[in-house]
Amino acid sequence: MSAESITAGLGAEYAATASEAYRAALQVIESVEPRIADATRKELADQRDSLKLIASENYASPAVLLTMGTWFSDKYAEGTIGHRFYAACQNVDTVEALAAEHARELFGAPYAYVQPHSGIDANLVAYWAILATRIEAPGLAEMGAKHVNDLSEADWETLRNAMGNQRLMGMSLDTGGHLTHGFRPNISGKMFHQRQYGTDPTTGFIDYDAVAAAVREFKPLVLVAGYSAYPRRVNFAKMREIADEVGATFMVDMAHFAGLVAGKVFTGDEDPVPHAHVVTTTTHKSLRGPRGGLVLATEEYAPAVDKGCPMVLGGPLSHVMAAKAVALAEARQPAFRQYAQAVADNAQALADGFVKRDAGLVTGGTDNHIVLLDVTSFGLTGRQAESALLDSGIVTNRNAIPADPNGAWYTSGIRFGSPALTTRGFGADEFDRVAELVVEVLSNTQPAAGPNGPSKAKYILGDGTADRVRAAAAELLDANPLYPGLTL
Ligand code: DSN
Repeated sequence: MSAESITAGLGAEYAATASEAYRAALQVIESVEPRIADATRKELADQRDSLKLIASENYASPAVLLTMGTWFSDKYAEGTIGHRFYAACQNVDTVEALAAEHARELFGAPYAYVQPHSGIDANLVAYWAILATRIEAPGLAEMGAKHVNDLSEADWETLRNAMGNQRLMGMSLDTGGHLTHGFRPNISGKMFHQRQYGTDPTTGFIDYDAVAAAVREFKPLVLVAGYSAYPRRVNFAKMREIADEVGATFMVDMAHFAGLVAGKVFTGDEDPVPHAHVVTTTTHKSLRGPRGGLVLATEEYAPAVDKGCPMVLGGPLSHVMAAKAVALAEARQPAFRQYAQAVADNAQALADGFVKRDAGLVTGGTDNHIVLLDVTSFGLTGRQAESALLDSGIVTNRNAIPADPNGAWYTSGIRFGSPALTTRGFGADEFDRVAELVVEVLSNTQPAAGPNGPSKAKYILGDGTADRVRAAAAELLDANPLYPGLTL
C-alpha cells in the first residue's frame, strides 16, 4: 500500500497555496479578535503534537476545511432542493444537489439528504420520517384528510398521541450503543417507549438469537443497529431479517464506520445500505469530512426525510453542505479505499499490540476501527487512565465497558480509534509502538486518594513517564506530519 495514497487527503500537493490562504485568513481574524487567531494557531499546534486516538475524530483535508469558510454561511435556504422558503437559493441548490449526488453514488443509495447539522440531528430526522411514514400518513388517510392542518383538534390529538406512543429498540449504551438509540436521558428515550438489546456477557459480541428473541417479545416499530464503542462488525442482513419478522423499520446509524462502508471494507452483509430502510451518519468521523450528518433512505422513506427542514432542522448550513460535497468527492477517489483498509488494518495492529502486552480488551480484539481497553486490568478507572494518557500526549476518551462497575462518568474503559493517525500515515508498526506507549503510561499510573478517601479521578503518574512517552510519541509524529508543508 502506498503511503502517499493514504496521506493524499492531507493536501501536501497544494500545501503552499493552503499556507498562503491560512496566513491571510489568520491576519484578517487577528485584526478583529486576536485571541481567536491565537487559539486557532494553538489548536493546530496541539493537534500536530499529540497522538490523536479518539475513535470519532479525524483530520479533514485543507480543501474540506477551506470550503467551510465562505459566504455560503450567510445564506438562508430552508426547504429542500428547488423548493425553498427563501428567494435566491440557486447556488445553494447546486451545492446541496452535488453533495446528495456524491452521497448516493458513494454509498449506492437511492436517496440522500445532506442537511443534518450533526449525527443527532440526522437521527432525529430519521425517527420523525419513520413516524411520518408509518403512523402519520396512514392515520391521515384513515381520517380522510390530506394534511395535518385539515384535522380537527380532537383528531390531531389522536394522531399526535399515536406518534408519541411507539416503540424503539437499539443497542444499550454500556455495550457500545449510542445515546440517541433510545437512552432515557436523550430525546430518543423520551419520544419512544424504548427497550435495549445488549451483547453476550461472556464474549462481548452481539448474540443475534438473543436480539431476535428480544425483538419478538417487544415488537418495536423501529429497530436500530449501529454503535459508537462496539469493536466488532455487525451482520446487517441478519438484523434486517429480525426486523422483518415483526414488521419493524430497520434503521442503521453508521456514524462511526461510514468511512469503512465508503471504502468498501464493509461489504455484503456488513454494508448497511442495501439492508436498512434508513441509514444515518455523521460526516466527520472515519468518513473524514466536515462536522455534520446525512441520511440515506429507500424510496419509501425519502419523501418524509426530504422534509427534515423544517420538520426537525433549522436552516441548512450551506457552507458545510459544500464541504460535505468536497469530502464525499474525495471519498469516491480510489485512494480512499486504501485509506479505509489501512484504518481497519491499523486498528488490528493496535489491538494485537495490547493483547501481546497482556492488556484486557473488550471482545478480545477488533475487526473495525475501534479498540476498547478494559483499564481495570491496570487497577484504574477510565477517568484516571484518560488523564494520565493526556499528560503523556496521548489523546483518548474514557468509555463505559459492558456492565461497567464505574458507571458512564468515571467508566472502566478507554476507547481508541485508528482513523486519525491513519490519515497522518501511521502504519501497523507505528500502531504497535502506540500500544507499547499506552501500556507504559498505564503501568506507571497508580490510583490516588482524594481528600475524603478513595477517588475515581485522582492518580499519580510515575516520575519521568510523561516526558519519556512524549519524546517517543514526538518521533512518530515527526515522521508522519499533520498537514505536511502547511506553515502559518
Ligand atoms: N460523540 C460521538 C463519539 O465520540 O462517538 C458520538 O456522538
